[in-house]
Formats: sequence, C-alpha cells, structure tokens
Amino acid sequence: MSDFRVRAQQLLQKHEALITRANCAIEPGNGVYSRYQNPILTAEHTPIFWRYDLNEESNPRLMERLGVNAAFNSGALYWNGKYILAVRIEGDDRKSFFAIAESDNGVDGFRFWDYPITLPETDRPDTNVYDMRLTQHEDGYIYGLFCTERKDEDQPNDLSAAEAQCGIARTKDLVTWERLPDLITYSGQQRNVVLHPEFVDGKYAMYTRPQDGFISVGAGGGIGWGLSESMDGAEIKDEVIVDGKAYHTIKEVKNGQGPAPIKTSHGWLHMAHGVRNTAAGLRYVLYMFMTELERPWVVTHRPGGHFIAPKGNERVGDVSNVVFANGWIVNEKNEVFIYYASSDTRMHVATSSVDKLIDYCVNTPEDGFRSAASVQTRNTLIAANLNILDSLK
Ligand code: M1P
Repeated sequence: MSDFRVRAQQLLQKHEALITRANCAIEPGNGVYSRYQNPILTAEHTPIFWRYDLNEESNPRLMERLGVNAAFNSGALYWNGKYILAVRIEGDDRKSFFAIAESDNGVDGFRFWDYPITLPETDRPDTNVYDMRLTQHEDGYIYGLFCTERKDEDQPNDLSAAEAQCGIARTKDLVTWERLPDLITYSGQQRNVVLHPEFVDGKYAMYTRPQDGFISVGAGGGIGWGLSESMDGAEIKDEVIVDGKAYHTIKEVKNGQGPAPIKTSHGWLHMAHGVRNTAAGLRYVLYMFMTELERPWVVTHRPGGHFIAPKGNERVGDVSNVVFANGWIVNEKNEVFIYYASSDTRMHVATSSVDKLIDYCVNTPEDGFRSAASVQTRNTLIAANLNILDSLK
C-alpha cells in the first residue's frame, strides 16, 4: 500500500475512533447535574475531508490544507428525536462559521453533517459570525440568532475596533437558511440576543444585551428584553433590563442570556453567563434564574453564585477560564442536556432534569452581597445539619 494510502487510513480510522468513543458521566456529581469524562466536540471531530485535500495527485504528502482551530459555543435543538448542535467552528484563519452536528443520545457520537451551514449575507457582509442561538418558534420556523461582527468604520485606524450586532436567519430544515435583516435596537451594539419561543402580546420577544462597545458593555449591559412586531425587519424600540450586572458577584463586569429559556409549570428556566475581572483576565461562569410564566421578563428566583464554572482541563484554551453556553435540550423524559463550551475551544455536555433545575433555582439561597450574609446563610445550613449528621453515620 502507498504511503499516501497508509496515512489516509490512519487519519480516517483515528477520526472514526474519536467520534465513536463512549462518554460516561462522572458520578456522584453535585446532584444538580453530571459532568462527563470527555468533551463531546473538538476541532479534531470535524471531518477529515473538511481539512485535508484527499487527492494524491494534488496533495501527495497528505498535508492538512485548511486547519480547524476550535469547535465551541453551540446552539442546540431537539429535532426529529436527534440531539442537534449548531456549532461555532473557527478555522485557523480566525473566521467562525456554523455547522450542524447530530447525536442519537445527546452525550456522545456527535457527527458533523457533510457541509457547514451556508449562511446568506445581507447587503452589509459580515466579517465574522458566531454564537448562534436556535429557537423553535411557535410561528413554525427555526430561528438562528447570532452575533454578526463588522469593522467599526468610524475608527478606520484602530484595526481592533469592531461592531457587534444581532444577525437573524430562519429555516425549516436546518439546511436552507433565509437571512433576514439584522435586528435594530437603539443601543450602541448587541451580542447574546436570544429569541423567546412564544409570542408575547402577539409579538416576537427577545432577550438582548445592550452594550456601548465591542468588548466592554460600558454603561449598558445586563440581560434586556424587548418586543418586535416582526422578524423580517425586527426592531426593538424599548429594552427593559431583566437581570442586571451587580458589584462583587459573578456578573460584575457583564452577563448575557444563554439559550432560549425552558418552559416549566413553575415558570421559565434561564441559563446565562456572568463575567468578572481578575488579575488573570476575565472569568466566565454560568448561572441560572427563573422568570414568571406569563411575564418572562420578571425574575422570580435568583440562585446565588455560579451554576457551572470552568473545572480542570476546561480552564485552559484559546481564551482561558471561560465557560459559555448558548444551547440546551429537554427531551420527552424531561431530561436536560446542557451544552457548554470551555475556554473558547471545545464543547461539553452536562445532564440534569427539569425537576432538578427547578429545585436548584427555588432552593439555592440568593447572593447576600456581603461576606457576613454569606456566613449567616452557611451557618443556618450547618446548624440544621449538625442535628441530623449522627443519624446518617
Ligand atoms: O471569550 C469569551 C466570550 O466572549 C464573548 O462573550 P460576551 O459578549 O459576553 O463577552 C463572546 O465573544 C463569546 O463568543 C466568547 O465565548
């Protein structure tokens, strides 16, 4: 067999072994959710035929021609009994695009469809697109809301000056996408915009993240909420803040809605990311809250602290000390699959259930905003436990 064929078989076999590797929950976990042994998607999970020219004549050394740098921040959808991710793929050229990966069980066996999503552009082409939130809306479409980044033309000499806005596309089959005009709001920039799955007062409802700059939210920030008459020319005239930033919490610098919320009989379950600054740079964690069923912009429960923080190997990557989630799935058994990325590099899953997440939101004490309040809360728990500890031994 030629060297070329030997190498081709090695590459293909190694890739297949990676994709078919079983993933196991790490038990006993914290009782709220289970983490898993392996990431579910990495750059190496992308098909060999996306990265190599497999023609021996044009690539006799079988070199990688188009490298993939990362597979992370994925939207998620339970669709025809499959666990679907709209993955943010970043090439070695730093450009991101979206690709669908699917799995039968939600925790392993994720396999990319043959082609990435071909996303139409508007008449103002995107430089970079990322972080798609998938929402199955009651109007019958699947919407993908994502960040579209373009050069800030007002600052031509600063090559890092960029503008973030919310791009919108919709589909019925996840293959053919119709691009709609970008969302109009009256905030400077937008990122982390998420479509609510139901009409509210007959209008489309969106979670927003108004921000003054591209990285810094400035005087803006917080998770906002607004209504639009239509998605074809979406416009939010008024944004109210649902969940703001707060001093000395896990969301001191900025925060943003994760995926579309999950509807439960107790209210809407929300997952979001919170960011604080440290000597080592920004630290991104996930947190949860619940809102009223009829008024999804009114918070009813605010469990204090982080829900998922970067742990072990998750802490290191292209942008270290980050966990970020823009997708989760509830199946017909009310099991919840939380898809989170670590350090802007790879994708993981954590599993839970609707009941466990409601329990977590309802029964986790709120942040008391002072050390003394935290000690008081902990002492209440300790005192109650010391009365029953001996009976458990
Ligand atoms: O690098 C961490 C994250 O930074 C941004 O999130 P936010 O707008 O909240 O700061 C996004 O670029 C996100 O993709 C990235 O994971």
